[in-house]
Amino acid sequence: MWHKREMVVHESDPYNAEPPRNRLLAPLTDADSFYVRNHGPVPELSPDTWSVAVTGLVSEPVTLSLGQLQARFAQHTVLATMQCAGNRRSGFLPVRDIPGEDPWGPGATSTARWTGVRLGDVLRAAGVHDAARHVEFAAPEVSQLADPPQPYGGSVPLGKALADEVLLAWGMNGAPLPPVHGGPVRVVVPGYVGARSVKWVRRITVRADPSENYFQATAYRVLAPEEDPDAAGPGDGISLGPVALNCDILSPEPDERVGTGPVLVRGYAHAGDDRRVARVDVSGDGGRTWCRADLDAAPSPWAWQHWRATVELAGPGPHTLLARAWDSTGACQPESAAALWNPKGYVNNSWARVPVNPAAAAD
Ligand SMILES: Nc1nc2c(c(=O)[nH]1)N[C@H]1C(S)=C(S)[C@@H](COP(=O)(O)O)O[C@H]1N2
Ligand SMILES: [Mo]
Repeated sequence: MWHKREMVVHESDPYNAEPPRNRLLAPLTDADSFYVRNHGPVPELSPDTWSVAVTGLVSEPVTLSLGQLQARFAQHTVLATMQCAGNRRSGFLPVRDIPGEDPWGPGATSTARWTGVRLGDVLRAAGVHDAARHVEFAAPEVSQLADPPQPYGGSVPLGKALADEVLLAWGMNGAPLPPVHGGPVRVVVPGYVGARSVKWVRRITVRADPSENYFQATAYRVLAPEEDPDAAGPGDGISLGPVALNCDILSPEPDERVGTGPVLVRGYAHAGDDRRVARVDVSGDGGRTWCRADLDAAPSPWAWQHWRATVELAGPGPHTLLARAWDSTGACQPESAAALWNPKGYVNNSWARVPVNPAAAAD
């Protein structure tokens, strides 16, 4: 059974857990605090016997051991944020319940320094055919959550698969990739929903079409509010790829007593894929007035940015602190979770809301 210290554990089997809010204030997330999202058991794979097969629409199909990957291709390190499409799902639950899905808070998001080889280098060496449009990743662990039960998998468009930032990674923050995060080797697709960063990858198939795996064709899709998720089949709903603009407040904590006067508010913002965070606004008066947060420089084009702002709280409260990010396309996060609610609870990127100074309980 997997376990990390001090995590908010949503499920123990399969192990699904997120770090406490304050652990997300560091620019890099320790492997011990990095969120874990599993759909099945963590496979025990030895780096000595692990290999990955590269097949499908390629001229020279090949099977590569870890040693061969390391010997044949240049090593690269990318600092990147990973974000689950279910991040902040808990914000949807007051709108309408989402049975069967974990109530993730702000912590289904973490950032690490990933080391490996470029997937593009491996694909180019295998010789990608003209008809190729998508690259599929297959893992060995069978998920009972899939219908029918099947190994976890997914795909990304060929253009993204060939991009410099996409890695077959064996290192995390300078250490070997831990088994729970996909060791010996996982795919890392910066800027895309975490679901495409397939852990324990054993087969890479170049295809004309997206993967037919349950987690690509049926799950990780945004259904319309009135649709029945149990009746949804392959191709229904909006397939998720690039991460949506998002932010959350990391300090103060929800329901913290902060008193009146100036309060330091801190958080993260992440724009996803080729967009950048351009501005973050914070309000201490329910959105009547906003102040502009100081935004840290991005530690990498693929990583979140932290921000801070001092807001004045008028009177004892209760108050709700708000934050909203803008990206380099000029888009702003939507105001309400109610407008975004969907049956599987993906992509809650509504304004961050943290209540503080709760009313004293009546005796
Ligand atoms: N083989 C495999 N890969 C997987 C998953 C999984 O269950 N099995 N979960 C995916 C999802 S939904 C996310 S958000 C990320 C989480 O990676 P982490 O557990 O290292 O944080 O892994 C992705 N890759
Ligand atoms: Mo995810």
